[in-house]
Amino acid sequence: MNDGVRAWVGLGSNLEDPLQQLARAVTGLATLPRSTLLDQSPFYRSRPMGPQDQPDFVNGVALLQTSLPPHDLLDHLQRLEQDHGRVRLRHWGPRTLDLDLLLYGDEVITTDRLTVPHPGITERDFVLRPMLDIDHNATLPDGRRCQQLLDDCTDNHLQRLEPVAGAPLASPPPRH
Ligand code: A4P
Ligand code: MG
Repeated sequence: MNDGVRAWVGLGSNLEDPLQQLARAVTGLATLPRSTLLDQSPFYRSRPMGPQDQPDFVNGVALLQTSLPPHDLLDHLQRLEQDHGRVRLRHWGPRTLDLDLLLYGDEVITTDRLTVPHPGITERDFVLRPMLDIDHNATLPDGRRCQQLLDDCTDNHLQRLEPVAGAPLASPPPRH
């Protein structure tokens, strides 16, 4: 699929086998309509930002090419969250799956339901690091470079995790 925009999705979980939650979520993203999963980052263990009395998170990002309008994409992300049995207990509290629309092309969107770029990007190493793993030139619509933002942001003690066995790859492995 050549039309559409590049959309970045942040994934986070800190309940009920977070690594598997993220692996399953990537599988879900790969099946979204009018969309192609271009790439997925490694996953990282990170200390919780916000309330500390909760388990460590596992975080990663996925890159889609999509012709879904942004609010339709958000609908799909929220449906995937529900499929993972997400219950909102408290703001910034523990969750089985959190999917954030980080960037939608170069668009700046401010509606009741959607703020893009996601306001947390600039201060979250657990978002910036995996974005840079996929694209070391990643930039925000205002031209700020993710590498510079990462250098400047708080250290959440990221620990890169080994891939989950059987987890989907964005592209099929080369044939020999
Ligand atoms: N919404 C607006 N813009 C967006 C967007 N760009 N992407 C609205 C997704 N949703 C967006 O979201 C609440 C509402 O935000 C949605 O209904 C949607 O219309 P939510 O995910 O239900 O609420 P939340 O997660 O409790 O709040 P928030 O502000 O989204 O929290 P964050 O930013 O997701 O952060 N520490 C570590 N180490 N790793 C983490 O992943 N995550 C959080 C939650 C806190 N600490 C963390 C992590
Ligand atoms: Mg969220």
